[in-house]
Amino acid sequence: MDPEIIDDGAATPDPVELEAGRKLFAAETTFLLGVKSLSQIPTGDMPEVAFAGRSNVGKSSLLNALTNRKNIARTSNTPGRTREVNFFSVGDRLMLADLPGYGFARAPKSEVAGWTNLIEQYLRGRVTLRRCCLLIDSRHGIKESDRTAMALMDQAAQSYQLVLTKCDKISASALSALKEKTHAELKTHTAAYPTIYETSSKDGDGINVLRASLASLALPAGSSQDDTNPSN
Ligand SMILES: Nc1nc2c(ncn2[C@@H]2O[C@H](COP(=O)(O)OP(=O)(O)O)[C@@H](O)[C@H]2O)c(=O)[nH]1
Ligand SMILES: [Mg+2]
Repeated sequence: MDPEIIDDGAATPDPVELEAGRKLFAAETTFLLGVKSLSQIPTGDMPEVAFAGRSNVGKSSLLNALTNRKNIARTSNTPGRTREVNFFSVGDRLMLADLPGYGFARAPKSEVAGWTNLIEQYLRGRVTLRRCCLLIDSRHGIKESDRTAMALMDQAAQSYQLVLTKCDKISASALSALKEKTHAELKTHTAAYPTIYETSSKDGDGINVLRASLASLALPAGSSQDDTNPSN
C-alpha cells in the first residue's frame, strides 16, 4: 500500500537512521556566529537546517537538547529577545540556523515586517538550506503567525517539517487530537512534510527521532569540508 495514504503523521525511523542521528549529534557542536543582517551571513557548502517558531516556543531548549549542550542556544523567559540569526556547526557536517522568534504579542508592526523581510531574504538566498523545522507549542497548536511563516515557505518552495514542542505539558489524548488536527491542516501546505515530530526538551522525548530525520541531510561522516586529502 502507498505509505502516503496511510501516513498518520507519526515519525518512525528505523534503527539505522536512529544510529546515524545519534552519531551526528554526538559530534561537537560549535557556535559560529550571530548575524543581524544577511549581508554578514557565513558562506560555505555545508547543508543547513533552520529552526523557526514563535517566541517562547522552546527553540533554544530544543537546540540545546538536540546538540547535548546546556546552553549553546540561550534560553530565556523573556520572549522576543533574540533578534539575530545564530549559526552552529554540528561536527562540520550540518549547519543549524536559529532564526529569530516571531509572533510576540506586543511586537510593533515594524518588527513583524522586519522579521518577514529577513526570513524572505534568507529563504530566497540560502542555497545550502535543506529544510526548516517549524516549531509549534503543543499546548497552543498552529497560530496565525505560524500560518504566515508556513505561507512564506510554501511560496519559496522551501521544504519544512513541523516539530511539536513541550509535549510533556499536555496529556496523551490532547496530543493525539492536536496531531490529527495539525495533520489535516498540513495537507493544504505544499512544501510541508506530512510527518509531525513530537518532542519534549525537558524529558528528552522525540529528540532521537528528530536527530535521525536531520542526519539524512548532513554530509556523510568523515567527509567534512576540509577533508580534501582522498587518502583520509
Ligand atoms: N515543560 C517544558 N518546558 C519547556 C520545554 N522547552 C522549553 N520550555 C520552557 O519554555 C520557555 C521558553 O523556552 P526557550 O527555549 O527559551 O524558547 P525560545 O524563545 O523559543 O528560544 C522556558 O521557560 C523553557 O524552560 C519543554 O520541552 N518542556
Ligand atoms: Mg531562544
